[in-house]
Amino acid sequence: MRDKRQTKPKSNNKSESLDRWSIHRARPMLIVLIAFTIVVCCSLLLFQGTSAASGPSASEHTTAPSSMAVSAAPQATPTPTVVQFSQVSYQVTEDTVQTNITVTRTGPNTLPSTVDYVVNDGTATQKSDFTYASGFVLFLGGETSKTFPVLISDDAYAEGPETATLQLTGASGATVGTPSMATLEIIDNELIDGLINPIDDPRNFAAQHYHDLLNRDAIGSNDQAGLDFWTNQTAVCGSNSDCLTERRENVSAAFFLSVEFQNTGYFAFRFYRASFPDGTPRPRGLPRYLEFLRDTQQLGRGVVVGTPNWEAFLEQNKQGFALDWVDRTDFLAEYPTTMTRDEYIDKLFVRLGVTPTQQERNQAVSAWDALGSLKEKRARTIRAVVDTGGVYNAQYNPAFVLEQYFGYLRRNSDDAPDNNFSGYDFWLNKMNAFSQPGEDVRNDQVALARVKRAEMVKAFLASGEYRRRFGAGAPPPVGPSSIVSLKVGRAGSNQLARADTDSHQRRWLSKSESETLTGAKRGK
Ligand SMILES: [Ca+2]
Ligand SMILES: [Ca+2]
Ligand SMILES: [Ca+2]
Repeated sequence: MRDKRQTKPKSNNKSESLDRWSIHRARPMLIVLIAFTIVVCCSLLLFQGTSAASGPSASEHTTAPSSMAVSAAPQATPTPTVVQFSQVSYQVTEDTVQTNITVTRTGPNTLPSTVDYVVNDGTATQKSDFTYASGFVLFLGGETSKTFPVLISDDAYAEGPETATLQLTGASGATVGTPSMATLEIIDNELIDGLINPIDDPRNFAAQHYHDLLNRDAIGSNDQAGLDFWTNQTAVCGSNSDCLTERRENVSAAFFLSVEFQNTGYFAFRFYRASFPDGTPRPRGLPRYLEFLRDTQQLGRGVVVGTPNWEAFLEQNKQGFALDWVDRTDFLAEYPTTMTRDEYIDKLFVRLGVTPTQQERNQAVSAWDALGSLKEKRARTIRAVVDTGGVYNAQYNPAFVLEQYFGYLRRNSDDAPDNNFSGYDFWLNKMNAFSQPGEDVRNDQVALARVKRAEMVKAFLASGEYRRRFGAGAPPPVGPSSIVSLKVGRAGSNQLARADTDSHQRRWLSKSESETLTGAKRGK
């Protein structure tokens, strides 16, 4: 993400990104193609066998005795296309950086292949040591080696080497070979626990925001200018605590308000809200953390706002996302293909809690009525609905609150230590209370003003749970010393303070900090 005043040329591989969605969507076709090839090959082999039984062909007379023909037959079996990790173990030194994992393809490679990957917790955890990642690698014709990025975080804990688990989970146009599992070892960069929390370093604060909200590394995505800009926003404060408090909040909010997040994370959020009711898989119809990250990462792939062709990348990603979305089993269960245009549109708006204006409804109708397959109509229409001003404004507060938990705390809002939605509700009520009639949050300044009135970002940045991702949960060297000092209200203080003492969070507490908290509790 970069400031709007900045532009910087960046070379990027446009054709690959533009092809990616179509290849990904074409998976079923690839499977059919492969099956067809196998059937044809088997038929030819069978035919050869029949010929051999009735008499050797002329060529066999000149090349090999007929007894050899039988043993030669297996060689005609097509060599499979196989994808696998290039190594069983990768290494990276701890820092706020990106490391690239190589996947190789062997066998025939003229056709495209894709393979899904996921990066999970080992002894290293997605909360503190790396960014959970899930997606797919695309091999275009002729390609035999590709990489996917894993984002690494810096912490102040001396924990020795830790490992994340890498897995290839499914392929099209190929089979998954060995190794399909690998480890990523993160080499610690400190021998004793650091005294300074890395998140208090201006550059690291900005760099971690790229990871947490935009799912990309600033340097890894050639966005040095953006990183410098956001670093400078807080670096100029020096040790002025008032300045730091305000500017850290502004920088952090800016990542949420950015065109890039609004068109990836917030875009995906509205699809979930339009589609699913309150229920066990998704309480309150909210996306779950891991599925949201996967969707956001797919929407953002190749997109660096401000660089050449970023709009084309984004548009391609959004189209692909919407087409995939209307094919998802859980969406089809809510919106069967037997629905009429008007039933479909009405249900989307109702689920989103929005009464459309005539113009907004007309936009949805036009999206449906344009030429295309039923699937295309349904994909275009849900997109038109979630992009209306009414929906954008209606879903803004719940999305912003949820993203506090996803982005900063790296978990669902009802995961431990909350275990329920009371914290989420507290902040949503606060955001709603600070919203004014007629505000249009599509205007950045209006949105920022609301966020600042609610003091939510400030509270999450100062929370022990956020700070302990990177280092001691003790107060930052400057700035607000506790959530209570932020005057965010009793319920909010309690909610976030709970994270300080819950046993689920012991991993985030140093021994001395734990004692301090226990002592503090006893003392008060
Ligand atoms: Ca660590
Ligand atoms: Ca470190
Ligand atoms: Ca460390």
